[in-house]
Amino acid sequence: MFVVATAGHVDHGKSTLVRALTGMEPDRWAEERRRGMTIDLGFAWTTLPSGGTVAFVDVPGHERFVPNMLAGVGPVPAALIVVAADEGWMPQSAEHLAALDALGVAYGLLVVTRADLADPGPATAHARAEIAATSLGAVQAVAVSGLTGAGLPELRTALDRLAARLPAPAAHDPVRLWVDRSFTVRGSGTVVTGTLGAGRLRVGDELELAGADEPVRVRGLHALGEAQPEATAVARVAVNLRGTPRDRLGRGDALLTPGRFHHTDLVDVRLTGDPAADLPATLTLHVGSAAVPVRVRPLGPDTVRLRLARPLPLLVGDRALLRDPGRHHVAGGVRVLDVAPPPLARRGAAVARAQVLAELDGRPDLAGELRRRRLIQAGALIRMGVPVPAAPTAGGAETGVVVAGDWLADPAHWRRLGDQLTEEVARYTRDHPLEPGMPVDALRQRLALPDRVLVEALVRPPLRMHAGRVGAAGADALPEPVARAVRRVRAEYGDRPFRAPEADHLVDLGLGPREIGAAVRAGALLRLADNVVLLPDALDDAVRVLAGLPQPFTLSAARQALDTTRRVAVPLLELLDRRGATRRLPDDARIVVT
Ligand SMILES: Nc1nc2c(ncn2[C@@H]2O[C@H](COP(=O)(O)OP(=O)(O)O)[C@@H](O)[C@H]2O)c(=O)[nH]1
Ligand SMILES: [Mg+2]
Repeated sequence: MFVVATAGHVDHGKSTLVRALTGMEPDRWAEERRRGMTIDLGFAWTTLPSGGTVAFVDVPGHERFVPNMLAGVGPVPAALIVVAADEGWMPQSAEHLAALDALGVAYGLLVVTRADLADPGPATAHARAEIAATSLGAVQAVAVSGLTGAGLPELRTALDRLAARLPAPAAHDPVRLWVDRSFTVRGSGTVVTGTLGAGRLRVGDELELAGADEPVRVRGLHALGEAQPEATAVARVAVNLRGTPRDRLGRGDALLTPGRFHHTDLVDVRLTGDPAADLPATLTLHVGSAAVPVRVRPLGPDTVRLRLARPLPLLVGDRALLRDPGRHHVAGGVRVLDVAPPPLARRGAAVARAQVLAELDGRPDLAGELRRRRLIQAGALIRMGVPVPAAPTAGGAETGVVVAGDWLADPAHWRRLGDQLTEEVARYTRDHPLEPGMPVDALRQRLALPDRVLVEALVRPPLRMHAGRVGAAGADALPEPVARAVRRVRAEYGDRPFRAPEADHLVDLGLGPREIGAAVRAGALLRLADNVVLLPDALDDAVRVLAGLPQPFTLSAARQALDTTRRVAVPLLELLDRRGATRRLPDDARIVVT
């Protein structure tokens, strides 16, 4: 299917033309038919000579209903510009054309109607010249009479040619269906209609609706007035939603493939066309079928920041337009450059931002996004409309993408982070010589990283991860000052292994509580009690000595056999009890368990 919107001044014959081509009534409302004037959007379709189908979105031409017109053309890629031969180019001819230009509509036809009333030549020449200066460029022109039917066969052929020129729709893109109508069908519930510009809808699909917590489900689909199991872009569709009250959604809402769109109320955009130098501070942003008031903050010569009154699912590259509802005039076209722009809090931030925006053109650019954002998850980029290759090069910190999980990094930033990590670990090791490396979470905070998998991914030899810390390989072994102290203990006490250094001698040896802790963690000393330490081999030696005693033996016998004091013997025997090497009997004597 091919969808085309009408455009043009009121009473120039748009609805008559659609009626003549389709045999369907585009003016749906009784009031429209009574007044002979289109107020809201109309929908009709017909078969072309090629056998293809064209669906029309017929728009109102009256200046009061321009917002309705914009809701209709917003999602439609092609236009039928209608000018009456007897009236020629008129104010809404110009305003509608300005809107199409602002939206970047590139495909269209000029239809000069009421050719039975006047020579179509002058109107054709004038309109052609106006159109040629816009995004539509040179268009084919057809003169017709809706009354006599003259020119309609030529118009049908021209529509076929136009359809053939349109780019193939992106059938695999996510769905963003801008709702242009919603109503209730008795027995079916809520139905919304819209122009499906990309992607595919199926009965049973779950879709996201901004502001709704729950997904909405497609209960039924209609295209061209018939129930369909699925609809593929481009198509006019009517979607019956299960369990969604009618008042939950209406024109300007969008049904979305879940999780694929970023809802934003802050965008940086480039103004296209001839933006007025004195842009009003508040305007209406028209995009898709939505119309949202915005506050405008100028940044660069043709770039502004827009604060939206409500969030919209916008993508980088989206076309939109700004309109001044008071002055009835299109203030300018808009191309979305950034849907998640940084705050402008610091002094000079706006100037710096303008410089960044000057480089952007609204074409999604992965490398540029990474350079600006430095570190971001693939999903977040995709939701902004920046495609990420399906299988990005893993470990590609050099070539520039995935660094861990679905995190992507700018290569230069990633290298800087790696250097910074090395420095942080070195400083930490200096400040905490007795700890086996820097805790991952402390590093995550120091490097201001959002996820600990990033810290892990940054660790490179000779650093390594061990037990939640990052340190030099072997950092979990004995730190040098402690190793020296332990060597002295071994030199002094090696031949009397059950004598423990007295508290003040421990200090002489360089063994404070922290050093003892490190030595015990590393297995270089055995702690029996506070300030009572032995060399670790003492345990096995003690069991051997005690096994040589007549069983059971007393504390005093053990103390003498081990040539030690009660200060050591009591906790040593208790430790042996706990480990099951000795067993304490009811009379406080012990036996060695064999
Ligand atoms: N003579 C003549 N009248 C036309 C033709 N097309 C439309 N009209 C009349 O012009 C008036 C406005 O037409 P309409 O289709 O409602 O214009 P719209 O506002 O652009 O949709 C109606 O009275 C039509 O009957 C035409 O080709 N020839
Ligand atoms: Mg009309």
